[in-house]
Amino acid sequence: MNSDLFDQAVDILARNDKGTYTVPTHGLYPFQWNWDSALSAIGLNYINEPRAWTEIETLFSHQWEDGMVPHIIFHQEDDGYFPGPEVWQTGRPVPTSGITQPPVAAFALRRLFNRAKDKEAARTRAAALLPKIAAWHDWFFANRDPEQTGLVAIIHPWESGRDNSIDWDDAFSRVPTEGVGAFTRRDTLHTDPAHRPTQEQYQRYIWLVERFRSLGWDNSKLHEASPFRVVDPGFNAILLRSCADLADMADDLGETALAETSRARVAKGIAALEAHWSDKYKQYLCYDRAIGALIDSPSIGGLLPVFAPIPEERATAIAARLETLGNRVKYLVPSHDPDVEDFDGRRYWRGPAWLIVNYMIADGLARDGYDQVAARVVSDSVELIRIGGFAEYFDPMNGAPCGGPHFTWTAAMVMEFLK
Ligand code: 9YW
Repeated sequence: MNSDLFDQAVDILARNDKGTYTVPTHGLYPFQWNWDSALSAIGLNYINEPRAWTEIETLFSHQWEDGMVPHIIFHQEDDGYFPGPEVWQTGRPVPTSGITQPPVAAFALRRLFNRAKDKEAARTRAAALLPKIAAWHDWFFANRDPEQTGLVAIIHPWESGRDNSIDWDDAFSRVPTEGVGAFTRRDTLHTDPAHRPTQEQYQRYIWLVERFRSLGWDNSKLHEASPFRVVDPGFNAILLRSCADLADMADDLGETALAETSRARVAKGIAALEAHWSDKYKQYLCYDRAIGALIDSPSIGGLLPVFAPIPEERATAIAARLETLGNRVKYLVPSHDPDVEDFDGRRYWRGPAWLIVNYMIADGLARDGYDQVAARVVSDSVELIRIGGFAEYFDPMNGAPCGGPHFTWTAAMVMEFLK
């Protein structure tokens, strides 16, 4: 039975493989997405080790000169997605978007590095990628943490990877909609509009893109220029875990200075995360940097820090919180607390469970010894696939599959859960 599921996952990866990169799913997302690729490489590694490395190398071959790694690379023309290159206008040789996504690449690379059968090839390829990933991390701290707090802000909800989270609602309401030209969405042609962000949210997404575009995509200006600046503990946890993993690889490759810089970032960032802890919810919260206040919204972004080396007391509290949530939903982990009025079990990041987040949470829990709750997250994830197939996301209340089908990173995560 499980080997069936594994084989199906292999088929999905093959189906979405474009040779040097994978698409998240055909139709809905016909290009290369940043964190999808990094996490999908972990699955590709089961099938073809060199191909898995290529996935991450392709991503980094489109890194900007300033160090940013864009969230979408438009390798080929396809009018099935909006907003395409003509909206972003970033002036890149191969068109890309102008914003970034959760920096999970160093974590993924370390998985490939540690599991490599061909150790020598892995050392050579890792040595070439390490400075590029380091440059991306440098870019984050230079451009998204100008006051050197130790934590970085996202300046567009798409950067978080959790596009329409309830977390952004208040901060996002300060983003205007006036002046945005008419546009036609494509996402709702491929999937049920009830599972997607609203039209008003799309207007604000595009307003921000147009604002950044008007500043020539100059990252030294965008943080200050964005009315939306949010410090997401989940996003930062991914960055800090990646900094820790980069440090370990740097040590292995004799890059001691890089290892030290990265470890110092981890220590500073984890200490800074303390200010995001909520005793009310027993989890971390986002911080709205534009107004200087925590955001009173208990989402998965506040549980994801268990992926990073947070203090034991915090990890214990998050494990307990997940157990409580496990009594509220049939399938862990809901992307938002179901007791919140705006929770919507089918609408994208406002409630549904996503296997990639489950994977990162389960990884952190298992590392810290919370085996029982980690096992629950894993078995719920596998069960979701068994009932609903390799969907983009799932209703945590009844397991209904939502969004697009045949998802690459969903398949990659299933391979990890079954291994
Ligand atoms: C979009 C590809 C991407 C993910 C994001 C997810 C969604 C794309 O799909 O965003 O156009 O809204 O929110 O995390 O990388 O799978």
